[in-house]
Amino acid sequence: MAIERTFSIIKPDAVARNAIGGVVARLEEGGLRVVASRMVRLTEAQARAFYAVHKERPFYNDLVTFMTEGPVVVQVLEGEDAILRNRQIMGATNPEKADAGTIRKLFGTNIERNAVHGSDAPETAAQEIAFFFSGAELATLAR
Ligand code: IDP
Ligand code: MG
Repeated sequence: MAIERTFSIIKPDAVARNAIGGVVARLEEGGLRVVASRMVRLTEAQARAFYAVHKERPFYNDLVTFMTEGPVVVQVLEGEDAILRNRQIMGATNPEKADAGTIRKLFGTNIERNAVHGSDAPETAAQEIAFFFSGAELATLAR
């Protein structure tokens, strides 16, 4: 067990349904701390770059359209095993298959509109945090 940081997005569907607080409450109850947070409207170029790993997938264009349809909250979460813990609190990609009480079960609609993003490994967490937050900004926010 180690203190880690991971990257999280509250997606446009969850922001639109007034669930920012509901999502953050579950992250906090699950043992994670928000150490950086900002509301942004992703540009198409940002969404394409952020999800470039999926560019050959059939859902890529629809995913980019979805992620740019409204504001999102980008945040850095910290805690014990934060990367895996966040994925557990989020639940499965498809909300229909997500465990009861998970964010995606509570606030997701379908496999695309699934309320939250969370990094899947230390390397992607570092890349995704750096995509949205500078080192200087994070240093300013450090406790
Ligand atoms: P993850 O968000 O659980 O890590 P990924 O497979 O990395 O899932 O997919 C990234 C995002 O792309 C998902 O969160 C979801 O919004 C969307 N997505 C994944 N699979 C599908 C699909 O089969 N149809 C439509 N959208 C999908
Ligand atoms: Mg993923």
